[in-house]
Amino acid sequence: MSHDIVISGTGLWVPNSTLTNEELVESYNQHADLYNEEHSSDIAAGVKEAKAHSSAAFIEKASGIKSRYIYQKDGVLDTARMRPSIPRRNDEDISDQAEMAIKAARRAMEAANKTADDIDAVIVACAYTQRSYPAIAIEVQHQLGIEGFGFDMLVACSAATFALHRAFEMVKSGTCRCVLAINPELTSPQVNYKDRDSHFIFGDVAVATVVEKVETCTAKHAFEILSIKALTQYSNNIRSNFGYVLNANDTDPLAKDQYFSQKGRTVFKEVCPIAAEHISQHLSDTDLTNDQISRWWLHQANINMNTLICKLLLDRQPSKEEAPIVLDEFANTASAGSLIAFNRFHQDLSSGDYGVICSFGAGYSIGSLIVRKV
Ligand code: CO8
Repeated sequence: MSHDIVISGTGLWVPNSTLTNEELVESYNQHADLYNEEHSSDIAAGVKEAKAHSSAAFIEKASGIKSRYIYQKDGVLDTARMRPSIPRRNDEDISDQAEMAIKAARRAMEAANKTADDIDAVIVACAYTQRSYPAIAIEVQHQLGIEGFGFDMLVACSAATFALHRAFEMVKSGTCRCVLAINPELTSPQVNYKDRDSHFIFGDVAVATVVEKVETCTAKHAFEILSIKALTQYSNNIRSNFGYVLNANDTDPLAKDQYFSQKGRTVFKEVCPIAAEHISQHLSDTDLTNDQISRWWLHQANINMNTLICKLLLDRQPSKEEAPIVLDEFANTASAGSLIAFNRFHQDLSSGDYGVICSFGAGYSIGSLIVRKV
């Protein structure tokens, strides 16, 4: 079972600004009133549907989210815009996502006691990258002075866990001594703040993780990766049509389908049993039982999903310590959620304690790692 490969450092960076449910709801409701006024005759004629008000109480109850970090607050709450206003940077200047990534990466490197010379590869993995090329990972590699190689990868909600899978395999195969995997999740440009069903779901953040051989590890808190497991199953229930072919499609770049959208209730119902079954199978493949796990660092999309998955796994409610939740502060941060939970809640575990890191969501995609504190 032992591969002698560890997660030796984790770093978290959060933007300075936050958006509370109340702030979002106030602006959404103003937008809904303006919309209803503007389209009053169509609404009266039954041609258009009136927009209902959003509610902070609904958001907290349905999702567990109270607030979220936002990279650029300007513009989001302005009913004339309802999109963040992120000034375009010159090509010579560092990109937004590389800057976010580097801030988290430096913290992860510090936690792992690693310098640029120790690292052979950089993976930037997230739900979106802000450009196609050069890869954000190569920009980060350059800025940090790392030799070797870098690449970007996109797997929506499972980008972070799938990147750790790749890092594990690269170190295991001997092609790299040490890999830096970074998840700069700049979700806010893809949130449709005019959509009541999804305007509250996402937040911005960056996390980073160092993976290396146990023999080179000098970190205080290291976790041996015992096993990795991935599953994908095609579904249109979480979708964004945004992409480079848009230029040729002659469609409105601000059209609804260019943003994140989902059938949330269906996703909830379909993904929870798949995730619970995946984790159970992964544990049994590794000759472990669910009750041997001290910590569940689960994907952070919805508190009720995590409660249900834990119920399916444990047949009881887990304590806050066993299955930490960061949704209240961060909201859904695409692929970063499980690793934010890991970053915040790993130092108290004792040597030999087992934990599970697991993402689940768009694709559908599920990625898990079983780890043991060194
Ligand atoms: N305020 C008030 N009421 C509302 C609101 C609102 N904002 N929104 C909906 N309602 C109403 C509905 O109209 C409905 O009313 P009625 O019963 O009269 O029809 C009622 O509330 C219940 O609606 P739902 O059934 O939709 O509510 P749910 O309890 O299902 O909660 C959630 C909605 C929170 C969206 C929930 O379904 C959920 O979280 N589902 C799982 C979602 C999930 O895991 N998604 C994965 C996300 S994808 C991902 O993580 C990464 C993707 C890539 C990144 C994208 C970056 C932008």
